Amino acid sequence: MKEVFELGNRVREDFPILKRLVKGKPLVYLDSAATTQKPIRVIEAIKNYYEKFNANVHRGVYSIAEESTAAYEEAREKVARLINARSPREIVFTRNATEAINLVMYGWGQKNVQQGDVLLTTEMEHHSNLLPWQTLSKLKGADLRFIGFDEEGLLKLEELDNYKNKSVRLFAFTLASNVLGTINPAYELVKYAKEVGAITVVDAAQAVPHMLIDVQQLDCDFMAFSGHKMLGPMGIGVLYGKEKLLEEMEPFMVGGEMVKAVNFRSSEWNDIPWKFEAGTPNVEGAVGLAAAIDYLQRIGMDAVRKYEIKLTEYALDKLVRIDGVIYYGPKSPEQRCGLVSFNLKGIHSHDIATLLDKDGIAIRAGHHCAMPLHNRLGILASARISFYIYNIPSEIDLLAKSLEKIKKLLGT
Ligand code: C6P
Repeated sequence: MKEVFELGNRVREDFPILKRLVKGKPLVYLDSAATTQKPIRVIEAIKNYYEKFNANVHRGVYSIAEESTAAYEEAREKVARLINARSPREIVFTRNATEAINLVMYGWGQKNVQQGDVLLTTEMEHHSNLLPWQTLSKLKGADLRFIGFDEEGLLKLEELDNYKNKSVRLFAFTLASNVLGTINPAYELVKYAKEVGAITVVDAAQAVPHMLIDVQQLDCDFMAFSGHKMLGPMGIGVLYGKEKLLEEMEPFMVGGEMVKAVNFRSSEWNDIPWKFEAGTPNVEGAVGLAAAIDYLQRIGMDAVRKYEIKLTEYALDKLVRIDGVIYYGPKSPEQRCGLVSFNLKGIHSHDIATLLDKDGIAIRAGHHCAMPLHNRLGILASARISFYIYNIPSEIDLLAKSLEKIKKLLGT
């Protein structure tokens, strides 16, 4: 077993926060789907940026401004290589996945969606990949439709047939659910969208950090993810978009940086991707994200994925042994990303999270920004554990022990 989990034991040293105590106990961080912890290399890359070459980008002609611009654009190239985009021009830096999806909604949707068009999504979306399409459907009088999921949290693919003869303009789906853990059959979904003539918006917030995603192979039109869920800092996110679509899109934020020429009454937009990056960008964030990508690539995304499957398998096995635990999503760890949402009979998930904290264990409780999904499951909330490369099985053992203790304490 030691060998299987060698990666976690090896990399833990790189994460200073994992050395701290919480309530006198070693921190057991099981909330990486919310945000991941940061390795020392990322923290140092940011420190180094501020100590050595902090300057605004794309403006100065002096040395440190050129260095800062180079670092910012190198980060874009790294992101492009990570997901195998054709060119860095297809990578727009945003604040997070949420802003990336909103950019598509305002920039592409406002221009291309008309009254009566179908906007297709699924019942397992995070609010960030639902509210933009609700807004667009209201703005344009479009018809927002949903593909459901079954008992095991798998999409009901047969429901796609219902829309084959409709004017589906857009299909927005999550690659990996932040509640069910389900990894959706993205290739099949993109193929379907092409058949019906829809563009695809892939929410990869819980996917890019954990597995190898090749946008050329997948052939999606847009894809969104956040740096802070993949060892990078908060405040930097990514919108991947096919060059042609980005070219045709309107910016939804205007101002400095995103223009070539400005007159009193009209302006000429900058080239992509800068057309979508109005104002001073998050250079620190890009520098940190680049360091995070380097770190992950040194490990290898395939190794990350394999490791998380093993951890998930271990966690599912522990959880099912606890009487009263109901977990959601697929049974097979291979069909899941590294998270498990569950409930413990008779105990509210907030109580579980609060009591676990007393043992230094950090988990998330509530609706995880996916209220309609929880409604579909017939529950208001769930407790969720989520992993990354630095988690080890002994932490899951501590969680299981603590859950048993909570059960005894609350007399269920
Ligand atoms: N989910 C979670 O604890 P932002 O906040 O923009 O970085 O990511 C939004 C987002 C979009 N899609 C999915 C599938 C997500 O899981 C998230 C973020 C966190 O589940 C915070 S609510």
